[in-house]
Amino acid sequence: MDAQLAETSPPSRLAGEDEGISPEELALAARNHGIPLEALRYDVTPVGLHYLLTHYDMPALDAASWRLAITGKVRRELQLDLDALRSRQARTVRVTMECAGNGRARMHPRPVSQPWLVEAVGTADWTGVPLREVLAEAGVDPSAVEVVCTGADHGVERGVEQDYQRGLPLQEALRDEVLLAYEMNGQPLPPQHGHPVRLVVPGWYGMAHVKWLREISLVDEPFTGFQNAVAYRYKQTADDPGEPATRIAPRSLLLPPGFPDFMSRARVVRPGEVPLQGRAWSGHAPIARVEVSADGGGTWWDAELDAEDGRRWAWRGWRTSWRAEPGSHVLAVRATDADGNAQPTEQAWNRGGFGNNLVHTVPVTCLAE
Ligand SMILES: Nc1nc2c(c(=O)[nH]1)N[C@H]1C(S)=C(S)[C@@H](COP(=O)(O)O)O[C@H]1N2
Ligand SMILES: [Mo]
Repeated sequence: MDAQLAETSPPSRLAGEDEGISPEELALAARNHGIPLEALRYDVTPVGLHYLLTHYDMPALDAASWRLAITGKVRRELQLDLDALRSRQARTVRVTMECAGNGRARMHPRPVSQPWLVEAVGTADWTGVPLREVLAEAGVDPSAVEVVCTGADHGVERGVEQDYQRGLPLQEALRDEVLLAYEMNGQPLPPQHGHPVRLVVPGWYGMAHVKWLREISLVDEPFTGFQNAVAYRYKQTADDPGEPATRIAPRSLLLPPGFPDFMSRARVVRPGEVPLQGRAWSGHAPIARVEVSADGGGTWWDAELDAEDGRRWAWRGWRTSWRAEPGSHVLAVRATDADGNAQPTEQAWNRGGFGNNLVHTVPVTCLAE
């Protein structure tokens, strides 16, 4: 590796015992914003409030000259332009997307990277063409096991210069609801979310949803590129091969009640009935139950889930109410999915800070009458 590149792009590391957020982490956090939690009130997140994560720079792609190449283990390679995609039957899927690193900044020790707390999530209506239709047209060779999706963005990460690329197992790529998406909430994709076309893999953590697609290549062995083989794995040590991050673990977030303090964002409510609401999701199975606590997780009661609307890949709203009395309280919420996966009250640690779905807690001060 180039010595200067190695110096520019240090290996991953864990923060020291009392080490605060560094200017580098702050720079990442300012570029890659989360959803403001009050925006959990919208079933479909307005585009500008959807979380955002971009490893390198957003590439400037021109929709008119953009092409997508389908290559590798196919009967015939294809070159598609945007009109070729738009002329097919469109499909829209409502999808809750969450970054695998959501919750990283709450892990101890803290993996130094994009320091998400809980806000790396959003829900959008993605419109496009099922990937399987395009693959069928190219004719998938029986030897193919994965699709490797390449974005037009380029950078360096832990000393490895690369285009953003992810391999996805073929059986996942062939699911009906996996899209080559060209619209978000009914508008052409904006630059930050992958203009003109991105992949959408409902139920999987964000890293699989490759933005600014330029090539999809079918390969006959599992992809060993950086984002699959090195990053996005649940590892205990730097050389642990670990398990890959795939589907989203269940999580629920509470729309913080009352009003906030500017600096601390601590919540203030007045005594009496306080309506509580939020959203819950899981990439493994539909949400079956949401429970709420007003004593930091000592005792729980069931929230009421919004009516089932058949949108499997989107979060489910829930609501309940709490009788606030003067003093300090800690609200907590936890979700369980239909496979029995639930949120932990103590988080298992991993070196990349992935899959942290610790129960969401919100301290609240209730004023005297
Ligand atoms: N080409 C490309 N695709 C990408 C990324 C990227 O950096 N480059 N980031 C991934 C990650 S880690 C996440 S969490 C999601 C974020 O999607 P969003 O910014 O549209 O919310 O995009 C994924 N797709
Ligand atoms: Mo991510």
